Amino acid sequence: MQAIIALGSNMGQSIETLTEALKAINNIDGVTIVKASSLYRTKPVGYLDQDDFINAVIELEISILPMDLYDNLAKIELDFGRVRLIKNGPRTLDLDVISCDNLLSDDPKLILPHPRAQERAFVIVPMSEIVPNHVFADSKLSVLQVLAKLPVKDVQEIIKLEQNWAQIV
Ligand code: PH2
Ligand code: MG
Ligand code: MG
Repeated sequence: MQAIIALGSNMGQSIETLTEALKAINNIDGVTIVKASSLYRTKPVGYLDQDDFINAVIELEISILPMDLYDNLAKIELDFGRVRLIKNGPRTLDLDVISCDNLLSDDPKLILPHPRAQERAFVIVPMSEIVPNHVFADSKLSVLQVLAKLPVKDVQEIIKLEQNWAQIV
């Protein structure tokens, strides 16, 4: 099964954190990293009084259940000392499951597709780099169709970085 994960960090050494998180994800039994997007520097969305984020998206091939993937990602977040005092506020590491194949889930622990992904340029722009033709199971729109509907300003604020962070892929 294909799974799409969004990574984000805006506390501490964000680029190092995302690189180490990628290695930890690669070490989950039943998970293979297929592709990784570039890293992007992005303006905070939601709660604005915080530092810029580093964001990226990865494509996985998983032979475990989506909920097992979720539990493993939550554990990696904690391993990286994730603290979150404010909803949508600063965090050392955020790993969000965006889609698993064309699965629809309304389990409050793991809603699929991620309910806010299609509004967020910091998810859609990196997705357009690695999985432009992925179709969201709820809206039935492809990543490129969603990208075309986002405000131009949101898209322009997503800055691609040159760092080669994903050597293991
Ligand atoms: N994550 C949030 C809230 N706002 N803004 C950016 N730019 N990047 C994020 O990853 C992010 C955010 C909640 O998870
Ligand atoms: Mg998030
Ligand atoms: Mg999260």
